[in-house]
Amino acid sequence: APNYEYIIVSEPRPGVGQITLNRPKALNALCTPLITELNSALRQFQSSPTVSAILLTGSERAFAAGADIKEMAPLTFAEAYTNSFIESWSDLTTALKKPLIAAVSGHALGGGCELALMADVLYCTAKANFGQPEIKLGTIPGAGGSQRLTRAVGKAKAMELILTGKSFSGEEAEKWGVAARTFESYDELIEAALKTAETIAGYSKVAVQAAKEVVNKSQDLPLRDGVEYERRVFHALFGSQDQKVGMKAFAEKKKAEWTHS
Ligand code: CO8
Repeated sequence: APNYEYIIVSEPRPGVGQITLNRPKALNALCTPLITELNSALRQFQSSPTVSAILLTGSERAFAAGADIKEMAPLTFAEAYTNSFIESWSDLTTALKKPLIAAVSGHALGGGCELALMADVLYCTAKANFGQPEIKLGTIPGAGGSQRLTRAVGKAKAMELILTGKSFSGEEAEKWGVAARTFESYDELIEAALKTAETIAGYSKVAVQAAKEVVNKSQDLPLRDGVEYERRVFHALFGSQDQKVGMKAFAEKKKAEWTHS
């Protein structure tokens, strides 16, 4: 495995790859080299035959306190524009076909909040501290926050949060539909996220990829087109081996032995 400076990569459970953001001195601020490492680890897991679901987490104190303010401070428009600053963050959502579960404890601010919003499943502690504080720095969310947060919580709340820079708790994140579940402690959070990753990793890779794909389409397509898209993919899965395996196992009251084909 490559030697990373800002992340820790492991395979803690069967089928589960884990990436832990590890830049504790800066509360996991997302400097460019960290994002480069994160993208590289995700690509590695994407192509790994032993990994079927990916867990992304930080420390108990911070998931990530945002993009690196010290790195951004001197950037000029021309530099940001011509180097497509932040654009590579989108690799996370476009290149990754396997499910990504984010486990958020502590701060998830600015780019850290946006990173969490890119995950397919978001778990957090009740006390987690989410927010888009960019307005306080004289700027705005730049990695999808204004779009994904608005889709998640609706315009009224997103507008208030982004215009005031006020943060919101993990408890609120769950209540508003940003997070799927909350947990009282960091240990419970990680254990539950690992269990969920393991559960997903236990299903047919073909069906899991298709399920992720169609749910994500709901964020891009009008309802009619989305429903039609889903039906096409649903029909296509009758061409998979695992649809036969799964339904036959049900009829025979046996455990399905997935072929991932
Ligand atoms: N960037 C760089 N360094 C950071 C960042 C950051 N985002 N956050 C914390 N740090 C550093 C601090 O400078 C400090 O370093 P040092 O010890 O050298 O002074 C160290 O981490 C510890 O931080 P604090 O001492 O401040 O810890 P506290 O527990 O007192 O406070 C907070 C924690 C509340 C999280 C506080 O650190 C804070 O407010 N951080 C900034 C949060 C923020 O504004 N984030 C948004 C950044 S802007 C952004 O993400 C824009 C996204 C645009 C698109 C995506 C682009 C990449």
